[in-house]
Amino acid sequence: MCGIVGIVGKSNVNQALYDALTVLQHRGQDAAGIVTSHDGRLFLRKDNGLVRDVFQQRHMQRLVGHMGIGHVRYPTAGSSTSAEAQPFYVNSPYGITLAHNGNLTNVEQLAKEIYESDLRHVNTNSDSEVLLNVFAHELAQRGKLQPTEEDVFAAVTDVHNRCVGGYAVVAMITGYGIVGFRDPHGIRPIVFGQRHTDEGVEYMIASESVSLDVLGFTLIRDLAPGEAVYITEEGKLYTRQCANDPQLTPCIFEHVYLARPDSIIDGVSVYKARLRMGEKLAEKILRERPEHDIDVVIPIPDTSRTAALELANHLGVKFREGFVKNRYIGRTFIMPGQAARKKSVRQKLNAIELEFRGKNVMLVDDSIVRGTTCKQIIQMAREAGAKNVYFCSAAPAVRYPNVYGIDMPSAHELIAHNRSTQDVADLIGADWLIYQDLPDLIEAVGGGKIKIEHFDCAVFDGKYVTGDVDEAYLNKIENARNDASKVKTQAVSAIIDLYNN
Ligand code: PIN
Repeated sequence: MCGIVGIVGKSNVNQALYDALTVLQHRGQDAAGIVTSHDGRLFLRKDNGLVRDVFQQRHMQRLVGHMGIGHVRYPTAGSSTSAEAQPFYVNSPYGITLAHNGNLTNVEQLAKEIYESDLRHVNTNSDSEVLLNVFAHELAQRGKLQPTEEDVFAAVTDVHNRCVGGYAVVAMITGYGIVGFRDPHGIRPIVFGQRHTDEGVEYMIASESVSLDVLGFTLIRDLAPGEAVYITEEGKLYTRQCANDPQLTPCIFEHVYLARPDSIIDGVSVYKARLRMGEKLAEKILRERPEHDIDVVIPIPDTSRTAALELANHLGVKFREGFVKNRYIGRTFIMPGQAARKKSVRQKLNAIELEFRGKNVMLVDDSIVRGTTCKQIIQMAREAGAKNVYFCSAAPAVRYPNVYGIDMPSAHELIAHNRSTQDVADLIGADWLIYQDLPDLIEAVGGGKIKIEHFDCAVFDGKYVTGDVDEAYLNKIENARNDASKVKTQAVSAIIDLYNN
């Protein structure tokens, strides 16, 4: 998962891009980058680290120009080197830079085509660099000295024809404009908006609406699946549907955990969706154990708070803050290496004993992935004196890997893979474990005012919406994506094979 932003402004956009990236920081804390364009020149700063660490005064001063794009990275199919920080750049045609959120599932095939047919060189393991080269190649095919919006949209159409997977993209064509586009299933989110200044209208494209809010932009709308928006350097905005058969199946996990609650994705408030998750959980609890003896509902901070609050309300049980989080430690989900992950829980969370002693506590988390963190948290609740520790997951059991840009562990690392709810309860040490049912999650997200019927729920049901993910593919990523060797991707092995043959 990553965060992307692009701005076409009327004055220097460096500060606005920086601010937008800090608002998207939850989408990736591994690396950050900004590129701006001024008088046909590019200015780029990117490195590993948090936004606040990557950009110093001296970098910001160099990032001049009225348009630019930015990225925060959470490592997925590539390795974590600073060379793979985004935006990526290709010289030809025009000088194009690109920032991508998602993951391509046919990157191996594309890497081969790029090398053998398109005669292009890809210098990293990142599928985003592959995507950039596909876009650049297709734009170059138009053979124009100056690209028009028609050329840009035609290139996006060709990208859709060649690339498979999840992708939300912003790309800047030096001296011309910024294009944003979304894959034909709309798996990853992307929105655009505008703000009025004395000099005229400025536009922003971003992963989440929250970055528009914070910078005083008004949300125009989400990009539809397969759609592209092109904003010229002068501030003219064009949109076009570039896919033949677009179908909205957005990633439901954005609502479970990834997105900020104050974002609105595809018209759905993430906050409201999480409230409804809590409501649905309460209904399930009351169905399973109408005579339950839960004394108190305690969220595991932060994401689960919204669902836990509504769960407690619907049960008519007290909601209490039982854990205090050290806000100066990063999210466990993104820390590399199993050992570090285990060690950090106690550094990160501390129990308020008086909320646990002698009580039957219902702990609530947004999801159970590896089960390592929640196992320790359950242990902490027991040590704090809880009589019984029950555990609720606002999402169904995570049983399958994610292939569209969430850095989910491979199948064998998922605690619920090939296991029953009781097996998982035993392993994490819960006296009772309740998972959200998938139809309830779908209803919680897609059953509000804005109706969405189909989602990418692959991590829960193993159905991959792009239709190209089979056992062989999953086995390949299982091998490529273990904690020890995240660096070896499908793209890189394809390229190595080519050089060796
Ligand atoms: C963490 C959100 N959330 C907590 C991420 C833990 C799975 N984990 C997924 C639960 S935060 S485990 O609120 O954003 O800080 O299954 O691996 O134990």
